[in-house]
Amino acid sequence: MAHLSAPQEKHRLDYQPPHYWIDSIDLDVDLHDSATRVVAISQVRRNGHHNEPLILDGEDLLLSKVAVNGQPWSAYLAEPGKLTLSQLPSEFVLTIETQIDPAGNTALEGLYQSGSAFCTQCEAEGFRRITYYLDRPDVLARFSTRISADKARFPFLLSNGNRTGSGELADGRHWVSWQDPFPKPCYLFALVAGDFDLLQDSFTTRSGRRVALELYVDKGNLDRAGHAMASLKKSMAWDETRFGLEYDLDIYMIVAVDFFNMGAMENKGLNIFNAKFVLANPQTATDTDYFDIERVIGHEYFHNWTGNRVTCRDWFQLSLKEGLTVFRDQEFSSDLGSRGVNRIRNARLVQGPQFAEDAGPMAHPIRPDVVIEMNNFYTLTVYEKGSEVIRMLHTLLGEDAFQAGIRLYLGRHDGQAATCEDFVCAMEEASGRDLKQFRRWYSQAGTPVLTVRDEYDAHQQIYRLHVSQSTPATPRQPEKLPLHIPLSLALYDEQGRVIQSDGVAVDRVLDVQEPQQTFEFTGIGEKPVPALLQEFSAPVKLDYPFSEAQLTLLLGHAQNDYSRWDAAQRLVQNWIHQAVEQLARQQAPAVPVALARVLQQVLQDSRLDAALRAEILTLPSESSLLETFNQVDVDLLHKARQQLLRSLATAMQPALLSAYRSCQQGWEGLSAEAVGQRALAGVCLQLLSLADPALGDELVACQWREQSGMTLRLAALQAANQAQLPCRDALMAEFEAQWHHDGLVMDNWFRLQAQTPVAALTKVRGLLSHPSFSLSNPNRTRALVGTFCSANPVAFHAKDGSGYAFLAEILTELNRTNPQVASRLITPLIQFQRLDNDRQQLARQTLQRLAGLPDLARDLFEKIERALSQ
Ligand code: B3K
Ligand code: ZN
Repeated sequence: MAHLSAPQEKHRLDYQPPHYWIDSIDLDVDLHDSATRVVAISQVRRNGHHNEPLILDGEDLLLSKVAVNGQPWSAYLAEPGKLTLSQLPSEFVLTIETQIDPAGNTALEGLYQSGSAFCTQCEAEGFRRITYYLDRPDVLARFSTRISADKARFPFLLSNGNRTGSGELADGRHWVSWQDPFPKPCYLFALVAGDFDLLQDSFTTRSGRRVALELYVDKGNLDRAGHAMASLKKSMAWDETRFGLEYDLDIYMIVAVDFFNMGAMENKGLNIFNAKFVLANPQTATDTDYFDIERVIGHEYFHNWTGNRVTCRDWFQLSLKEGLTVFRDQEFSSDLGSRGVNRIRNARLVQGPQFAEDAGPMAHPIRPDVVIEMNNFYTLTVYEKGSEVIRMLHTLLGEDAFQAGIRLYLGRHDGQAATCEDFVCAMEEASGRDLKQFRRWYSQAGTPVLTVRDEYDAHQQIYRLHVSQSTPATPRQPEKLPLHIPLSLALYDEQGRVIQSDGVAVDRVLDVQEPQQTFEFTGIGEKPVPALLQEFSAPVKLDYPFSEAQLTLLLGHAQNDYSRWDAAQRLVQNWIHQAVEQLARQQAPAVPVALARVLQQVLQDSRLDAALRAEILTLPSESSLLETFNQVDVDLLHKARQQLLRSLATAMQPALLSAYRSCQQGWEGLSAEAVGQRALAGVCLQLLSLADPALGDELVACQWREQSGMTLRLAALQAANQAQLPCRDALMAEFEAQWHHDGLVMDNWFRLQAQTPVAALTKVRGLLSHPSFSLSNPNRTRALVGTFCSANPVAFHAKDGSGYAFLAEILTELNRTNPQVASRLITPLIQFQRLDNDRQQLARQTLQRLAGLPDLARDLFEKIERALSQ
């Protein structure tokens, strides 16, 4: 892909400190829909002795004035992307006046309009769309902001820090000023103007400071704000008890907006949220929505220390704040809810989509080395694998040493922009552990494979594990070095008890560090069944030739919830792999008798809580199964999985029905138990509908009629949709009639349509012109188009290329209007490594066509180029 104006790569190792510092900036933002005036007055200081010019970043700005120390300055050059100022004194006040067009900003980066409100998104490099600035995270300045706007349309004018003044202006306008006492990089700047309903509350920190909590939502949505507020208070309390960290300002504001590219943003004192992660009541939100709101509110709050007080030196260090903050939000969810279920859900995310990313053209280390468009690196690798790396540190060090490391890190770097290396050094010093080899997790891309073989010497009572590790080559990283991998294991006897050696249970974490290593266990009285990689102790693929009997034993008896779930997943995977082979040879797959028996035991095991049973009984999705093959025909994979679902459902039908009935006893309310009962009931209903559509139709219609909560109603609809029950169309129509005015709720409906097993593409195409749909809203686009491409593999990867052609049409449009959203949607098209050759060819041809688009944005350019050069 030779491009005349190919975008520039940036390399981690090229980092240089800035030539100038900016110590403070006073922003004056005069809001008008299409012509907002921004005056930025900065205190600038030369960094060291040199004659370099000051080069400020800026995109899509209309420059109207430059002054130095109050005098008009002519020694400047404005070029695309930058403003170069020369002949500057060593310290000066820089005044820059620009004009921007928020109403025309469809990319939702910088200052833009969401519905009738103004809001901002500056991370990673959006501030340069507001004014010319040193838009890099290692330049920390004190911000003050004065906002003026029409008072009737925008009664609330918000920015970071504390409110310092307000007043009336001519023509019905007013102003409010804000000051943030904490120096910060510009990516944490935020501004909001609008008319909202406001939920107010307060939190008293453990040192007795009262913090005002303000939650701003669209008018009429106050009845959906309570859960987010409760989640915020829980987050604040949890960070005090578990990490000893207190909030540092007198006010914490959250604003929910409808148009947002990501989940939420941790701007200092003024979080801006995708409304999806704020609004909930039982009629509109599912249990999953409730859970996600608590998690994301927590995540953004936890950033106040891990992200804001200590930020990143450069964007290559992104995982420093994101991996650590995801780890913190996962711990928050686990401390407040079920640790086992949380661990399983996190493992699903890593083993499915993250492993796929690691195996695809965008594979990168959690600390990337080369980037074209930074927004492309807010990835599962940086976030989720990044969190797994922190979790491994936690496993190796233990809670106390880990917390000591966190204290050292935060104490040492408070108010600074730090690196991943700074973090590891603090962990190393606080714990006294040598983390030299462990550091490779930061620099090496790809998913390591841990191959384990074992032997038992009955005579000597010795059990040996031979462990070898290897990491497949990834783009630009052909050679891989051995990693330090914590391998948690327990040994079980035939009765499912943990084996004792010298009176001590064999349940420990091994340090795997060599390419090949043997571990010996003495005093082992019988041939053990090993539970390997308990708790998913490292983000690796485990290769061990488990027999069906071993997996069955672990599924029934392992003490670790993750291990039980993992055993079930492996049983399912084994069956699917066999079935795909059989189908390829035109043979009928064997009936999964044994699998149905063990899964039925799980279903009926009342010692396990319902949420865990639901997780174990949820088969891996087609896309995560795809990742377990080298290459496979997605049609056969789909067939195999469907066949398994139907056979299991038929074999377990009476047990499913009675489990479904007994879930109904306890499924009312918001308690964890009720949530678990609803989850298990949902799994049962899906399977029952597949086994016996007439019965399913009756149960679904009844659940739909009698329940008003979104979780149960949606579960009914999901079952109807997946099994194509007779009632499906009528219920979908009812849902639409009830909720067409509410985009967030309708997203559920769009997702179902996109996953419809029959004629999905025709449906999806038709829905592009549905009155509730809009390609300019990222939530709608992800719900309809994103779900179709990522969760309906048979339709998306259709052999006639129709799915790819559809995505290409959408991307052509979004490339112009919202490149970030386009770039996220393209993922299933570039990850073609597991598909058969014909489909790989089709995908490449589609990518080649896209590569020829005029004005291809950097976002898509980077991904397409990487995919095509594979
Ligand atoms: N830090 C933001 C993500 C910003 C994304 C920029 N493309 C949300 C978060 O991780 O908390
Ligand atoms: Zn984050």
